[in-house]
Amino acid sequence: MDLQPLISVRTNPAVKPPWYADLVIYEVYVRAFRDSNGDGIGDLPGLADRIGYIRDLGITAIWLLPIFPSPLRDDGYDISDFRDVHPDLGTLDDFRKLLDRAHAAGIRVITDLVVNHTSDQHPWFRSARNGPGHPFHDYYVWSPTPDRFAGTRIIFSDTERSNWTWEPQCRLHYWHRFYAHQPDLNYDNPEVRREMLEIVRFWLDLGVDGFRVDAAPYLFEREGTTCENLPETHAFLKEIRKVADTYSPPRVLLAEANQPPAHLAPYFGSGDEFHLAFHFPLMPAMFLAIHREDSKPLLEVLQATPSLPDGCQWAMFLRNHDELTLESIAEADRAYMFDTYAGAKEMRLNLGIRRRLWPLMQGGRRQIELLYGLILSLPGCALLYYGDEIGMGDDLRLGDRNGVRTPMQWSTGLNAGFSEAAPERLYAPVISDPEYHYAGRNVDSHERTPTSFLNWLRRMIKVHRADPLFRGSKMRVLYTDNPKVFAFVREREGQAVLCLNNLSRYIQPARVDLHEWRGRVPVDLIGGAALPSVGNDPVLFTIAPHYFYWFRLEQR
Ligand code: OTU
Repeated sequence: MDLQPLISVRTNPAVKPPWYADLVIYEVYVRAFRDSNGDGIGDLPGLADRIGYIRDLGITAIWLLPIFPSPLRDDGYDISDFRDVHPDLGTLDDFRKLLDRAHAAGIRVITDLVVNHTSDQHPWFRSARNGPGHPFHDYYVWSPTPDRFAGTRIIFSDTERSNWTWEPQCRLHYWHRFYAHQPDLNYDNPEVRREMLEIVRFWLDLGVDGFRVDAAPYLFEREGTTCENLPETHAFLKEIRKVADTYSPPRVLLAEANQPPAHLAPYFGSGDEFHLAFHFPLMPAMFLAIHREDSKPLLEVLQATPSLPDGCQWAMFLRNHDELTLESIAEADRAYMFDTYAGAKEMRLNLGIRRRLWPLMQGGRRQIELLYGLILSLPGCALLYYGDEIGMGDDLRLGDRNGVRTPMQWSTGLNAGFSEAAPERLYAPVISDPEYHYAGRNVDSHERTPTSFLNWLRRMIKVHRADPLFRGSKMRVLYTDNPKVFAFVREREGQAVLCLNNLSRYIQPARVDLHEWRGRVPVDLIGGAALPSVGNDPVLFTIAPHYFYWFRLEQR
């Protein structure tokens, strides 16, 4: 049999993994989480009150979607004041209290840092639009004609026709990579760079543990380029890193760079830019692999995945608050994903699919368990999107990405226990379609049911956190004779955990070459059962449909 050692996603075994290398991150939309004052909108005190729930899930860091003052035309990614909290959500003081509560529970707090643009309601833009000579005019990018930087793609292609919008007040066009109400900041202006670094210090001084840096690739524009991933942009991101490094312990930077692997690597610099980056290419590959029942999409992405500089790691995720983006994958794969997971047109948005995890997988619990098994065993941090742990559904009647941002479901009570407000006053309706009704999908019910998904996930996170090999160790893909089975080891200094994933809906046999661990005993990390010791021949495993195994290869 042809046995080949394959790809490795390396992290240096000599270096002790830093605090952020293996976070289990919970992404929270504060507006959606828990309303403490009965106005129908989730808020910071509400979130602070539920930190215990998050801790019990096994979470070690929360990432908050933007909490700043904003006209909310892009759910807070349109910021009108970088140094305050949106009054709907509370006050700066509430934020400090949240930090204290989270830190006391051993949970780090990462906030969104939106560097690329502001709201058109930000005082900078309100002044800038009056024309050249007015304060802050040069904080934005202007042009008399809408034809500069013509090589730049349009990201919000469903709503925007151009990256330029006419500003009648000063009779110039301004540049924006996202909605027209989100003008891009002009990073060629040293004042803009200085302001942004001060904003970074403002939040770090307050005590946040790091930032998820929104839309990182788009800061600078240069004629004749795609205006993405430019050297100037990387240089400024390194400036942010320098500021973060002046704090002790150093604060963490997590890149939102929705790019293919080759462009993603530079965001780590030589260990002097981002500590973490979302693995955007792997995300759709997991959905492709499970539907095609083939490990090839995973192997291809991992093969293209660059080695990381020391002190850097990936953040693996299945879903987040946005559409399931298909921007950076091959066209044929994109078409396949649309056909498979977004049969109805209303499920599509820009180059993505606006659905939550459970409806995407048609409620297939085994498939969903397998997907979580993957992100909890692959190298790096694992991200969970609020509500997915209780099988929340989505609401396609709500526009844009709002259908995946509905209120968290706590109980069978009024408004699913999210708020005491009259139901019609909620910022968004709770999910009440028969299939995903909150009566069956809520924290209380899940907690009471030993076999619930929530309880399953808690156990898996516990197993994941308890094993040192899931922390900072190297990953190596193993050869099997069955492409439906994706096999790899996490290994360090002779210790190894073997991870086997059956991507098929049917039972599968797979021979795995384990001769380098001859004499070791595979012990199931979850149940503790020991298998016969490894001999010279490839070991035959028989794996149930959509099942995964984690075996420690123990020396006995
Ligand atoms: C990000 O999104 C946020 O996650 C969105 O919620 C915001 O609307 C957007 O920025 C504007 O602030 O930066 O690199 O394709 O990856 O929309 C792309 C989906 C982004 C996201 C994309 C994005």
